Amino acid sequence: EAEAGPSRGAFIVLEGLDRSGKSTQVQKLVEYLKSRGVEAEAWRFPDRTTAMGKMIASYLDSKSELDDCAVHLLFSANRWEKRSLMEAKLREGTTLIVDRYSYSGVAFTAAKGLPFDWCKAPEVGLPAPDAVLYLQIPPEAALERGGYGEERYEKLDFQRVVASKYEQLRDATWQDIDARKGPDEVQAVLRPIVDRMVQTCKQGRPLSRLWP
Ligand code: 2DT
Ligand code: MG
Repeated sequence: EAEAGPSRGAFIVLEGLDRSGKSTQVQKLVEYLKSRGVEAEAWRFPDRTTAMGKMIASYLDSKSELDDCAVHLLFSANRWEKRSLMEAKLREGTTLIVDRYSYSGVAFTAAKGLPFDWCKAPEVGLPAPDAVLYLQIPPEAALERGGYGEERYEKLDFQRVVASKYEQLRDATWQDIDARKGPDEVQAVLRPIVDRMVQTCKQGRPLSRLWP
């Protein structure tokens, strides 16, 4: 175990297939933390508000075509452009609850057939999350929730491959969360995990870098 560093906010990532409930759970967690007096913000990747984010949004909306490698690097650069703000927020004690991160980056591009190591390389050196909470749901069950099919990648066969790539990304910070339950039940599972990590980071858990 590394020596304790300065007090800081926790960096928590929610991952999972489309329609696994990430966005709902991120919002609920931030509301919960704020109600408990914890400084917290909801973030998401891709961040579609930046110039690179707009290129990504247009690609996801099938309004433009991009080479698979080029768009992978754009997704990664979209994290790098937020890196210093992310680190500043954590340093000032703000907990970040983040909807998707590098794990989505690798899982979605690897699902297109690109080599895993190539996919991971541009993420090396980014801040590593303190916890990755993987909202696990069978792709068929996610599809039944509706709202699929509007964006690129929202197809059952592709989501099945993405799920298998996610499985290969498990590391020490990773926790599988059963996401087939209702939103309040899932939230009840997440809260104590997040509470504990907020405390641990407040006590100076050192921020590490990808890939741990
Ligand atoms: P949302 O549905 O969550 O807005 O995501 N994606 C995401 C990638 O291919 N690479 C990445 O690095 C990230 C963060 C997953 C939009 C889609 O973008 C995919 C779904
Ligand atoms: Mg989506």
